Amino acid sequence: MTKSTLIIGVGGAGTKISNNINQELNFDLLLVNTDISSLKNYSNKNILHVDLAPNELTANSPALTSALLNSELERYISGKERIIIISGFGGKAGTFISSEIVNIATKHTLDINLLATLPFTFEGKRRALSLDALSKLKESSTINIIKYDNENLAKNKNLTLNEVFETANKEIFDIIKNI
Ligand SMILES: Nc1nc2c(ncn2[C@@H]2O[C@H](COP(=O)(O)OP(=O)(O)OP(=O)(O)O)[C@@H](O)[C@H]2O)c(=O)[nH]1
Ligand SMILES: [Mg+2]
Repeated sequence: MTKSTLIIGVGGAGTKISNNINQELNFDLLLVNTDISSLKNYSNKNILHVDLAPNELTANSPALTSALLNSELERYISGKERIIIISGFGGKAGTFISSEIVNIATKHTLDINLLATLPFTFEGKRRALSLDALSKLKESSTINIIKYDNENLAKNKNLTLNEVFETANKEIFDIIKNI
């Protein structure tokens, strides 16, 4: 029997990829973002708007958002045997909120998976932020972390950025299907 599964899409990339995947896989879905206008694209889905702490970059933690996240997330996570978080690491929302979701979810569910896309090298600081946050998560949790490195496709000079994302997102779909 398949495990009862919740997919949590976080940030711009994470919500888009998760929503597309869920059109096919039909798990439960929760979309979380700081960006209200982007969440409005998914108004018929389970959405959760979260504000990041004003000092999130220096504090390297979205601590001020955790009370809201905690109470709302518990409703969705409760009773789920498996959680799959999908997030564009390097983005502020993707990085900080999904790290906090991992902290909350580990109190409820054993089988937690995080698919994190890594930024292109041309994204500079975002890539460094993503690698730093992922190594912290690795140290502080035992969840299954799957890195999807966007940079691997950037080497293919024949593809436009949209085509790169399309290809990446198809590959991510295959990874999620086989978790
Ligand atoms: N594979 C893949 N990666 C994407 C896609 N869109 C964006 N990304 C990557 O995801 C990273 C994070 O982007 P977003 O998800 O837009 O950022 P965010 O989490 O919303 O963060 P802020 O808007 O900065 O708060 C980017 O730096 C890109 O590397 C996509 O469609 N597919
Ligand atoms: Mg965003």
